[in-house]
Amino acid sequence: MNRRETLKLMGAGAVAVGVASPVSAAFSGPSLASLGRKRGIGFGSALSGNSLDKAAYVRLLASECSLLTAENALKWKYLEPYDGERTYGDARALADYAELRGLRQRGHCFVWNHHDRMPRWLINTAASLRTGDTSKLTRRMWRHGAFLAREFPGIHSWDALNEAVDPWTGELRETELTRLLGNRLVDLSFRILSQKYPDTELVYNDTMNWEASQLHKNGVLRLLERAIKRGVPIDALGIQSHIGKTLGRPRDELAWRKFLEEVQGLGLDVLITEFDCSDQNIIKRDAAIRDAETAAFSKGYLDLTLSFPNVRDVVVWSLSDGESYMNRQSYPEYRWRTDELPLRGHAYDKRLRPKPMRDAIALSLANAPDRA
Ligand code: 9MR
Repeated sequence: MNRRETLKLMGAGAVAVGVASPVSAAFSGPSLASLGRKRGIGFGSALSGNSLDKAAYVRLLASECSLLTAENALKWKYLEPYDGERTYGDARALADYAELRGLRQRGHCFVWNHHDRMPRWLINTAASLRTGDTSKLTRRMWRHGAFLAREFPGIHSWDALNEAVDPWTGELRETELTRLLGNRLVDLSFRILSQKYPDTELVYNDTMNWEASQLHKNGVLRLLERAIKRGVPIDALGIQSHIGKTLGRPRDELAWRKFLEEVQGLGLDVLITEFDCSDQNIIKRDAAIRDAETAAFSKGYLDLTLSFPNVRDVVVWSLSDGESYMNRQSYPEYRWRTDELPLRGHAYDKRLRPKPMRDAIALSLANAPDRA
């Protein structure tokens, strides 16, 4: 079955990938969380509100993970679709689940410097304000921070600001938010959360990985350096790590090492916040070949990145291909495989059978140097 056929069936409600199919047992050796724990590294996954209803998947998640990120539920756009009107059933359910299972919770994300990813009404409000007239916007930001802290006090780590740098310019992405606030957007995102969540790790999160351009890497470093100089309470850099774009082509590992050294030099921790490896560019259709290639590529990336002891957590952007955003209708068509087969970017397949990528992650965690 190709991607279009799978999606059509999913849309018709006839087959939810990973639900109707028989489910294999979870991996029987030590869990990824326990392998990580031995080295002082947290291991977790993103989870969507929908996936929470899938018992076998949730069991797998609980057996493999020590931490959880709500994939979408804590995004401002979904929490407050209209000014002052909140819908947070999914966020509540995920937080309750995490608490029940004793999973640490990462919050993603307070502010996302991207028009399409923020509530439309907030962007419209910002657009209606004159430069210098920022109080209506900043009041909404404080109100949202207060709401989060009141409803979701248990979050141990927050992406205070997401994707603020424009990868094409290396500067702050130009949005209605930065038009009004400039660098104050960075300061405010962190200051609001540090006041509302005094004990929570605060993270700047970006689409960073060893395939990022030098312009983008330099832009992120500049943002961090300047923020630290201004006294912004920033604890860590989140490198999303959606990799695979350059699979099979030469890559500049030295430049990646240098980037990580510079972040370490700034005294920041690093978190791998959204790991996966797309097989879009592997021409072969054979699943075993694709899985072997993504596993080897993932291992190379994780080995190098985890060799830095300030890299604290590894979070995958879903554990299985069946639950992946890559295999949903909303995933942009230009990122599909040309043969339209479902993508295989994760550690488990759609029937929840472990794949070589699971071994790759396990080995990288087991071989990582001990964290203090
Ligand atoms: O996986 C998420 C997808 O379901 C959403 O439609 C999309 C927009 O909110 O966000 C996806 O997650 C993104 C994350 O929030 C930020 N980094 C890139 C992730 C994958 O696109």
